[in-house]
Amino acid sequence: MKILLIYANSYFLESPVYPFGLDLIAGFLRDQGHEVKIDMPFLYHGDTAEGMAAVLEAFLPDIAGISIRNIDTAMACETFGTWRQYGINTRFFLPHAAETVAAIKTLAPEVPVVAGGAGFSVSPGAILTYIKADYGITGDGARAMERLVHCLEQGKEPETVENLLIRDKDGRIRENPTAGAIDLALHPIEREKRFDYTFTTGAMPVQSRYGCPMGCSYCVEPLITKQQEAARKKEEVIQELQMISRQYPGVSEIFFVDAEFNAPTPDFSLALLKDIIKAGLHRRFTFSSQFLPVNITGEYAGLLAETGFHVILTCDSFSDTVLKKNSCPYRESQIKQSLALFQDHGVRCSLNLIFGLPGETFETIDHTIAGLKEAAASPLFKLEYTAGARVYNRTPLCRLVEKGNSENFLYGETSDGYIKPLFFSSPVSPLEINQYIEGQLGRVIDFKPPETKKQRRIASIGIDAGQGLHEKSCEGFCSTGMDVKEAIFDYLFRKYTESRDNSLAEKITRNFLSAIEEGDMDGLYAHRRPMLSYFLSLLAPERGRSGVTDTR
Ligand code: B12
Ligand code: SF4
Repeated sequence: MKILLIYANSYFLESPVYPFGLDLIAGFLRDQGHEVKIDMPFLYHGDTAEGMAAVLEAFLPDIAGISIRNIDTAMACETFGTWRQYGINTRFFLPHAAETVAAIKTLAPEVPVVAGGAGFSVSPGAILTYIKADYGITGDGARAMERLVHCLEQGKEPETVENLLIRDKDGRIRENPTAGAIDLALHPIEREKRFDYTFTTGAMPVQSRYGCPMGCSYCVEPLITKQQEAARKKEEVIQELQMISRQYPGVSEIFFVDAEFNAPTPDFSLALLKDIIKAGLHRRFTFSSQFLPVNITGEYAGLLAETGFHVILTCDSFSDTVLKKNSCPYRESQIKQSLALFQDHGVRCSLNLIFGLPGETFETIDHTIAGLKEAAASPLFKLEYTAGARVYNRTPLCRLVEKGNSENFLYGETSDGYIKPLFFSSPVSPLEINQYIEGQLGRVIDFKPPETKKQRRIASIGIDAGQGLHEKSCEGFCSTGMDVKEAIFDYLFRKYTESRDNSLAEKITRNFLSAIEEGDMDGLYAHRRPMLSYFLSLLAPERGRSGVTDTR
């Protein structure tokens, strides 16, 4: 069968996050003999319908899958938010997913559409109704997708496909039983070269464990992984890292996409860190992952330092009252102890906090801010926080809200399956808490606006080059603005020279130099000239600097 897998994630800050889950599914389906293509309709077109039309013209499938990674950003105080309601300013992505499905239904009404992904699995029934897809698959999607494809190919009813939701013509939804234990045997896989740009400019995802057994009040992780947990064999993870090292020379950073790298017990990750060092992989890569402030010992921190780990620390609050009330599996003393050890061993760490959880008062906020001020004194530590906890379906926080008496703490909209942004925030609204914290900390945490034309342009040129469409990417480079040239030049230059396409490397270098000489009125890119001239002298020594004025 011809299967189109659509990555509906148009949200990116720097470069897009590589569609890891879809690539796993694509690999599995290809192994079963299907013809599979992953595409991103938003990449070349701002308009979803236009983008879908181009995608379907290039590849008309028998079945389409759509990956819904994020429902929203889960952040209520986004300076550049697009979904504003009293007390919140956030982003909501499901309207875009619904537009994508509507475009497929208009352009190719006979193609069944299957939704899946982490965001989808948070509230599958309500999302299926909202986006009007035909099927939905929750949790780990590869095997269920393959079984569904098989049924549709054979013209059979997919009644026995586990983890499947079926939306009938009248919009009624039936849900099949959940699959048994999670199977991580699909790893390691090769990554689709087409997305080289995403994992060489961002990070390459690798999974060492699946699921999380904790139950923090606001967190969807136990739901999307269906309370299942599994760890891969350490040797397989090491083999996968070695494969990445060999096959993707441009990749320098690995992101372990585990829910929390050191949970529930540290033994597995401690042994993995030792094996990374034994295999010399710490000299090849730097690493990042999310961690809990539990079980961090001197030995553990030492290994994190030696492997060059960047720790993203889940530490929602410094107040034990708030941590306890929200079933967070650590306390203030553990946060402080972990930070002290990171400081001693030189481990880089971003602290991730949520203000406004149940139990939060101005007193607990002040207490946390005092802890943050202490941490901020270290150049190793970075602060990232959000105010207001997103209320997601079926979480303990959702159950608390459903019990009543929380009306004064809710901001946003209560909707079927809690799919529209709704935040719990105590003692005041997310935007007010945020303003208070900014005043106390004397700094603003901003995320630059994603989804701009510029970022899409950069990513599309990069992804073209990554999949070997060198001429196309070179044309894209030469016809674009200075800011995009600046952002993508290094990646393109490396891609072309790696594949000995030196004439194209020369072409973009000359193009960039002339653009700087002719159009860089403010001198913003002047610092680039010596390096570009040097590159030219290496690429075309015999032609010298003809056609380009002296850059000294
Ligand atoms: C690692 C991670 C990150 C890393 C990614 C690093 C990297 N280079 O890949 C970073 C830190 C960058 C990140 C950022 C964000 N993240 Co994040 N992230 C995760 C995490 C922990 C793992 C994701 C992952 O790679 N999983 C492994 C892959 C193999 O699984 P998968 O992609 O989900 O695919 C499987 C299934 O979902 C399914 N599937 C997927 N697509 C499809 C399609 C079809 C048709 C089918 C049938 C099945 C299917 O099958 C796949 C194979 O099993 C998840 C939690 C989780 N358990 O998923 C959160 C999670 C996805 N992130 C989340 C959020 C909110 C974000 C941010 C928006 C945060 C922010 N405010 O900026 C950003 C968005 C970034 C972006 N542009 O998309 C939320 C999404 C929930 C929601 N609100 O909708 C999650 C669920 C975390 C949470 N507990 O709330 N994230
Ligand atoms: S420990 Fe982390 S992943 Fe697990 S439930 Fe809590 S916040 Fe979610």
